[in-house]
Amino acid sequence: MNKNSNGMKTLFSGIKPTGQLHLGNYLGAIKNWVDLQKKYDCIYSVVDLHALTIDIDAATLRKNTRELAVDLLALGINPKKSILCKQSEVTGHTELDWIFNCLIPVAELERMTQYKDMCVRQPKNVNAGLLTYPALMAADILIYGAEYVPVGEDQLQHLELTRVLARKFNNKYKKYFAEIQPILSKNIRVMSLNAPNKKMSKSLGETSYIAIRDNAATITKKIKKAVADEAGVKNLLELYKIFGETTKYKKFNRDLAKKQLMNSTLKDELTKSVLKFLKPVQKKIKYYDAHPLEVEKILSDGAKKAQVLADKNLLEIKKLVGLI
Ligand code: AQP
Repeated sequence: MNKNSNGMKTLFSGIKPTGQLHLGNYLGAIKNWVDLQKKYDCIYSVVDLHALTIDIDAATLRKNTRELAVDLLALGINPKKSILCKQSEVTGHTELDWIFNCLIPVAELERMTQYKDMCVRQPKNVNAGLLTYPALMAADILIYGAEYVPVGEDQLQHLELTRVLARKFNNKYKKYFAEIQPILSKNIRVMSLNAPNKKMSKSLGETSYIAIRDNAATITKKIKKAVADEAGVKNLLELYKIFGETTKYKKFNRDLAKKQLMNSTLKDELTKSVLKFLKPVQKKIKYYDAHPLEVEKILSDGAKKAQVLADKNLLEIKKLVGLI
């Protein structure tokens, strides 16, 4: 049921609009999303409903959502090839979420590592959305009949829950959902600039990450100040391997082995290579930021296409459940 007219299989992935997109997000997820467009019918969603599980005000959520959509377009998500949409603009995610909520025991949700982590991270805001997050995530995927989902290792547990929910549904009603296949990101885990033993992350503060939207002066400063202990240098070299020149990368490695690597040289070269990579990206960001109506149209066209797929599946699902 999930092959579309062009014979390609459907893939879904989503990203939360919770703040600045950084190089960790790009290398760990979005770069893969861009490549996967060649092989799959991709639906990429800015999952704004999921963002409500953190304490976020309306203006910030709106701004983050628009900027994230722009960043995705600038990094290579092609709305002519893929569907790019906003989760809340496609109705049905929360309806299927409710059906799944009624299938999943609370105890299974309470076992989720990310739920436990979030309870520690925001003890004053342990909302029910944090607990039922994986049911909405399952609905995001299954409402489109997507079979493939690119995920980072940290999300494998949630994906397993999606598979469990699909099986529970199939067993209770009728075999409707296919087995979901994770596509594990082959890209690197980028470490934090200020704490290289932890992953690059917004919650470690601004000096932890290089945002896609950071200007040249900020990027230069952040890389200059990056911790250059053993793990730090390894991380900077990994980044240089991706953005820099192969011959120089090999030389840096030889220098490192001989204990002759000058951290300042590596940092200068890395800065140049990151700026070179980001220059055309930021040019596109500037264009889309100046044309918000164009971005809105891309998102609403995407939502319309996504809605057709969602409606078709939801109608069948509602019939199977007895709602129709
Ligand atoms: N450092 C990273 N290296 C590789 N991949 C990463 N991802 C995130 N950080 C890295 C991947 O990006 C996608 C979105 O991840 P997320 O939802 O965890 O993103 P986030 O929460 O916005 O990222 P942060 O910066 O870590 O935010 P906080 O600190 O607020 O939690 C996923 O595919 C993830 O694997």
